[in-house]
Amino acid sequence: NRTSGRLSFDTIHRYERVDAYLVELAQKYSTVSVVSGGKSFEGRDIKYLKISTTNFQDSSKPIIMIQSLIHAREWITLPATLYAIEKLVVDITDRDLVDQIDWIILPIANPDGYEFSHTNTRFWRKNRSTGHIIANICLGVDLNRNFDFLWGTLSSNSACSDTFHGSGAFSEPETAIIRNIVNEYRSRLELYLDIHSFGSLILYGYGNGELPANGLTLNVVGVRMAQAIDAVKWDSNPNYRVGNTALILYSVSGGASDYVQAVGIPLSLTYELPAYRNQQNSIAGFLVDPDFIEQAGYETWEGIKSGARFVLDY
Ligand code: ING
Ligand code: ZN
Repeated sequence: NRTSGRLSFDTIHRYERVDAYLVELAQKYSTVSVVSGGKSFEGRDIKYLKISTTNFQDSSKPIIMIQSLIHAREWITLPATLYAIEKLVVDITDRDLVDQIDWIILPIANPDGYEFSHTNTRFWRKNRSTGHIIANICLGVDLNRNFDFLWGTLSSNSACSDTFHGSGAFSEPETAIIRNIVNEYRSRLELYLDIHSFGSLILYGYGNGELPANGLTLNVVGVRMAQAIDAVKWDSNPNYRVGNTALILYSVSGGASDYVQAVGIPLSLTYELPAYRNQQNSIAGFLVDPDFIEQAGYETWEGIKSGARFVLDY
């Protein structure tokens, strides 16, 4: 049975559908509340769930925050996040993780870009903001270059680039919303996971190659997560690799996970899901065959659980 709860895992759902689902969950489950962090450039609500078996606001439990779709075209990250919601709310298999941790889940961090990738340009990455250009030729900011961590130093200043960093740190409503959430809960936030695709990687800061003071701990949690995923991964995918972003991927500034690390959250990771296969059975990149949607959810959840257990134990 491919249906878990009320959102099926046989297709990638659109913004409106996911939005309605979040609201419905909050109505139906007392552990869930839905909050709008504010509006995207085009005016869509950026909603996130707060999940707690006690009272989220009064709680002193550690918080884990999970976010996906800061990059529009990385569709497979959405069902991966929705699968985690199911396991935390609807079909609970790991009671301790629900009881002992409060969760913040933001499934669609870039709703405008996401919808545009459905309606117009499948490989669109950025948001859809028009504020930074004179002629209407190129638009959109790479939200994962727009955070206030070494902003503008290892990213593109060209509005036509797919990695354009914007006119200043947090020039975009979508990144300001994430900043505000992190800031509101920073005293309890222990683990932050920014889910992307693709590459089968667990990445930690910083994007300039400098290691955070707890770099060794970041490596340990990353390796634990990677091992948990590899134990259940789709056989043909490569094993996960774990490391500093600049060292094993590329040098970069303005990333969400680097910002969150730098403001003092202990464990901040970028989680790159695998490429899987497309419907022609070649390596997919972004065009993942829907047959892998539920598998992606399952694998990603194994990684999340392992990270959550690390939070409880260390
Ligand atoms: N990868 C990330 C990107 O924005 C990254 C990698 C990690 C950037 C950590 C910054 C910080 O390029 C993908 N696939 O988008
Ligand atoms: Zn990405």
